[in-house]
Amino acid sequence: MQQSEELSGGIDAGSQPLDELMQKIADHKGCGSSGGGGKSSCGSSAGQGDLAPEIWEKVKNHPCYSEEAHHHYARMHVAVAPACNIQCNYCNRKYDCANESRPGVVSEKLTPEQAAKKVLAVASTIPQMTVLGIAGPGDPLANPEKTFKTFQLISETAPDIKLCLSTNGLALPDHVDTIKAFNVDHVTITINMVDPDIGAEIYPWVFFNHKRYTGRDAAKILTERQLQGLEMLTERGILCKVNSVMIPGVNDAHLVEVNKAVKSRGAFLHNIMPLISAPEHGTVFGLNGQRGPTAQELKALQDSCEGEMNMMRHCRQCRADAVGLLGEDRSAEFTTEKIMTMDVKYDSETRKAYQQKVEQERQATVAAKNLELATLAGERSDIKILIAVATKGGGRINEHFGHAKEFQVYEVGTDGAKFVGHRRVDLYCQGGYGEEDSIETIIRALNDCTAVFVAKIGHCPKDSLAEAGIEPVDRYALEYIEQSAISYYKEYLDRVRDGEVTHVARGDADIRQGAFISA
Ligand code: CLF
Ligand code: SF4
Repeated sequence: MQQSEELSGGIDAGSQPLDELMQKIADHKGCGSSGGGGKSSCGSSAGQGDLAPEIWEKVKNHPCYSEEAHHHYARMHVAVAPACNIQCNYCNRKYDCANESRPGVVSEKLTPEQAAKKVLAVASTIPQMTVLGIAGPGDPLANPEKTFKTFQLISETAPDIKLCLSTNGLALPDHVDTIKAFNVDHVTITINMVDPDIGAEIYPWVFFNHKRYTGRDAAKILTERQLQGLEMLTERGILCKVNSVMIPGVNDAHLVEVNKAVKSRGAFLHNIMPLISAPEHGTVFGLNGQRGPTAQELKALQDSCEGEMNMMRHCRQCRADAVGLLGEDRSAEFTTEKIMTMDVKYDSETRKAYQQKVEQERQATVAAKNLELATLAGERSDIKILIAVATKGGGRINEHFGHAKEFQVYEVGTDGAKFVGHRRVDLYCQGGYGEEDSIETIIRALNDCTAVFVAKIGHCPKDSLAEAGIEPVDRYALEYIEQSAISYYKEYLDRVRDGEVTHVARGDADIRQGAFISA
């Protein structure tokens, strides 16, 4: 398997022996804990040293609950839950639940039995797939029989896979004990408001206790049920993430209040996602011209909430049938037609061995970052820069510019490198040729970045990026991302001091609004 070769090759490639690196990381703790409320200073980048051991066990290979894990571990969703019990103004029922996915392609709906076979097929093909999530295409808890039957089948046949659930929260208090009984250790609730007046602008109706409620009454029921469900889950030790959709002019300023409300009820992580809204989606917000946030508006809100609790910034708003690492979509390899003909053998030993290898590579990544970080000690500067990175996983700069479907964005300063988001783009290289139209959209998406790290890049896009003031950098090809970002930052500070470059604040950037279509 190609990925396996990359992995085993990657551990030694130009890096120090693992033992030596691990000794050095033991001497230097990079990402400190801020104490109080159990919050790490690094948000979802919190590592083993920042979290209580029992929490670390739960998040260490969950790609959504740990930013660091998302470079190495994959998740899959099964679309077993078609119905929904509320209406959101950013949702069109023709598409997946927009609380946990982006509008684009209707998922292939599965029975629990088909879903269980699909999970085994994917787990056998992608050994780093560690989490199964049910996230739609409607609300999993508006379809409790199908949802829990699926969890039951999977826990019987593949007990090493973590179970995960994402809900709008309306029916949550009724199912908390079942969730606990099925060992579902991770639950996401989408909470967009704690003020029913704001809720009335987001939700036209909810269906509760056999009755349809509208306006403020609907939003009041919803917020009460969401917060009650959150409290009940955290009381039972279930790790909760809260998703919030940022809707400029509607709930953007209010999300700071939401952040405080969910933190005080024990939520582990807050994921503020941009509204995806375009007329072609046929949603209320799409049709009335409600815009989504820009990249800098989203980052500013996430930054302002980060003082309060762990923030997730690596969400890809994936589909209800997504498969693979976050940021890749391998769902087309696992259609129902294909999996029904597959002879699946679930080999937990091979999975375990593979994951041990992944773990070594991951530790080497962290160790390399911390070594580089130590070289910044004593450096004083207010300069922070954003660096966009072309990667296909493993925490390395291993993607060609022309093949990148997204760029990961890191903010670098004297305190180190931090993942702050990603930008989805059109492929630059189409059929072997550079696509001139796409370079403009790519530059708009990366406009706030000082540099873009790639494994390789052609002359034309290199020149276009340089003209736009974004430095294309290919000298760190195949190296670790964060280690390289810190090294570049040190050089950048030297160049600024020597007068070779003038540091200027970059402008804003676009978050792409178009539909995501799998390969
Ligand atoms: Fe799926 Fe959600 Fe579980 Fe992750 S996704 S149910 S917590 S396994 Fe993850 Fe996808 Fe974002 Fe969701 S990147 S949309 S946060
Ligand atoms: Fe759509 Fe999800 Fe909202 Fe239901 S909860 S209306 S499926 S976005």
